[in-house]
Amino acid sequence: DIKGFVFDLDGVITDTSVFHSQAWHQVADKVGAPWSKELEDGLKGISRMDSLEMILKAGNVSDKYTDDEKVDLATEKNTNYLKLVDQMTPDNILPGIKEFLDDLKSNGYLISLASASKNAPKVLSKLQLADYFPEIVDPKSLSKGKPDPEIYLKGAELINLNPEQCIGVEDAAAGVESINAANETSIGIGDPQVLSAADVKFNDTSEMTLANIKNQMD
Ligand code: B16
Ligand code: MG
Repeated sequence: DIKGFVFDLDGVITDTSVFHSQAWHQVADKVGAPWSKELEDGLKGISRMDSLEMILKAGNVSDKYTDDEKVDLATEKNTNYLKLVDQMTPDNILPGIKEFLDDLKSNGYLISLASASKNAPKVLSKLQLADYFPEIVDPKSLSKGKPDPEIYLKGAELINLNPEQCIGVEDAAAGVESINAANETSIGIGDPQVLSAADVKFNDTSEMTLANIKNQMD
């Protein structure tokens, strides 16, 4: 029986995936890497330094930058990203998410957060959702990022559940892969072609309700 939900943040709870893309697009332009939907989708759920490496590889310029210069590029991206985050309010919560979280709480489901983002606590506080997430996986504690199962296994562990008792919710292909490898049930929100590996699929957060999930799981 399902007893808990492990959530991704960017692209699931809030529209920050657009902000991440915007800030990475600037970096891509700066280093002369071609920007594409494939690259944009591929960056979702991937840690900051790994994302930068993907962009540099896409432009064939990875060896043109020293490690220090790479850290500078990533820091610049994060500064630009945080400027966008600073303007966030609860209006940036994606449709239906607040209602869904309330529904989970009143039905006794446990909740944790499995975001690759070091900015997750800040984003949750901007959204005034911190109280819903007493348990947050610390991305600094991970030896491997998504698509490795580690982050979703830790998300289950934090709420004292077995992976089989958890549903993971994602907008990224790398994240769905991580949930599946952790042996949790996966929900993929967004382009069903990108998220074909998800057990349960929704085009939009507003479609995610306990009843709709149950329908697809039966
Ligand atoms: P930061 P998620 C991920 O968050 C984002 O999807 C990804 O685009 C970002 O690079 C990563 O967090 C790291 O974020 O630079 O803020 O530490 O989707 O796992 O919630
Ligand atoms: Mg995401």
